[in-house]
Amino acid sequence: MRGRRRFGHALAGSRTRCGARRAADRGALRRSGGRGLDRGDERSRTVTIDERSRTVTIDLVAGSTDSNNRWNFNGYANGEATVVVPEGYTVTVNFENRDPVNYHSVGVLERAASYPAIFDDAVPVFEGAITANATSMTEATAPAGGTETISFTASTAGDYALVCPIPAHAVTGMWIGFEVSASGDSGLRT
Ligand SMILES: [Cu+2]
Repeated sequence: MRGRRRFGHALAGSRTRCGARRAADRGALRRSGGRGLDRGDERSRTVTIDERSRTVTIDLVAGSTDSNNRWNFNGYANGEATVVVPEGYTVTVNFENRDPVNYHSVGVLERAASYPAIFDDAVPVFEGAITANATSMTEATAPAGGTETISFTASTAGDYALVCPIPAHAVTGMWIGFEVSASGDSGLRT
């Protein structure tokens, strides 16, 4: 009974976005100053760029699909996708946790071949680039619709990762790539 209700709730929360999001994002990388590639449906975009104000908004959902037992970002885990933002831009991440059961977090951490089961401390690459209580299984962003917004400056080009540092999450795949591009590229690479 309990499981059935949870499942129904999770479906209702994600049914209009997951499929469209993945289809629209595919190949949607664009270069600032050049011709935009397929922008897809505005509602389904993961990365929205404003070149005039040099800002990027990332809509990131934990557990939007049941992929990797919901330990995913926008349906992606194990580095299956990479969010790309231009160097020097101000980045806002609107983070939502639709996993019906587990708390989740997100932070920009160094890209690594593997991540520890337990983080002694999760220090973000850029100041402010991590959600509150990021290593806590009980005080991070709450399941079933909890939200948090973080903002930071992507000041140095490089290959990083969006990681959930709650114990056992990253080591079982709850991370995707995060690239700060010197070229001005932005979007979601899959
Ligand atoms: Cu997590």
